[in-house]
Amino acid sequence: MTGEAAHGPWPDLQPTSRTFFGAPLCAKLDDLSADVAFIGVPFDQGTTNRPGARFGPNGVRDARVYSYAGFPGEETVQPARGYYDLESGRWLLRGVTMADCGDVNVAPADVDLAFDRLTRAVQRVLGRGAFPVVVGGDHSVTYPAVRGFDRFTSLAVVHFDAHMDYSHDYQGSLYGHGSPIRRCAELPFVGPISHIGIRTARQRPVEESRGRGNLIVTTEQFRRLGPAGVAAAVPQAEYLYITLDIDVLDPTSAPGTGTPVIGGLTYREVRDCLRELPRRGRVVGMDLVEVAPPYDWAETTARTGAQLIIDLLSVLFPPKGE
Ligand SMILES: [Mn+2]
Repeated sequence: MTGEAAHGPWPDLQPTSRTFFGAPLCAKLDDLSADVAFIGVPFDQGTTNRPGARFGPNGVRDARVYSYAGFPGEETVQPARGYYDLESGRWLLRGVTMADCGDVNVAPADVDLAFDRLTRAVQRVLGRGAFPVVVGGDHSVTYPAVRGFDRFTSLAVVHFDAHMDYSHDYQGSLYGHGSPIRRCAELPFVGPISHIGIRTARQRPVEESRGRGNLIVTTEQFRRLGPAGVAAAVPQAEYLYITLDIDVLDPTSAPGTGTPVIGGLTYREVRDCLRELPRRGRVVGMDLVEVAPPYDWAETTARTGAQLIIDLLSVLFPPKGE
């Protein structure tokens, strides 16, 4: 490479004009004080075709799912008003504090730089005691996100996806969106891995994943076991990280994604499985990836992704002061 070292310093994160669920913006991570912290990753340099997931964070921010968290809108830390849940008659997420930390500063044509910035942001969010919710971006961002959880020994990864994402490389690149779970498996602190909802794969990554002792639950097996049965099959672990590729859902409900595969799960199947996972270990972080708004003609994909984030947070953070 030629050229002088870049001037700087440049920020790891950049503020955005709108926020996830209307949560207050946190412009300085050192000041972060919240139960939940959102990090957008407008990155799709890991896609093999059909880019567009770089617009995912703002797509999910704009989906709002009728602003479930119900923040008053001030630019300081505010507890969520929560939302009335018709089924339970409770105000879920009431009193839970959340912050939008903005987007990772994705400099073009420098994957290492973007990945390092995401890893640092996740580490700093964890250092402030908040629960990171990383919103991609294509699935390649899961590796730098998980890398930031190095303080947790034996972190189990629960991976919802139509694809294995376990290829050693793609055309010689180790960091494309077909390899992030393989890269996570190589991290010394990552323990059991469960792939859930798989319905297309090459033989070799399947054998290599099984060879490591990972669990694979196909879409057809999911149907037979049911959402609770699948969750019960996930190995018990001290800490869990959940990575949710929106393409685990059927394209009829989530068409806005880079590599859709026919015959996927329904929203309720994924939701019900997510709700059971806290029984398998302490969930310490999550990501939602592969929402690609350019293909999301009815905005159902971004909306479904936003809804699933709220559904999981609602079981992880009980309402306060009931
Ligand atoms: Mn994926």
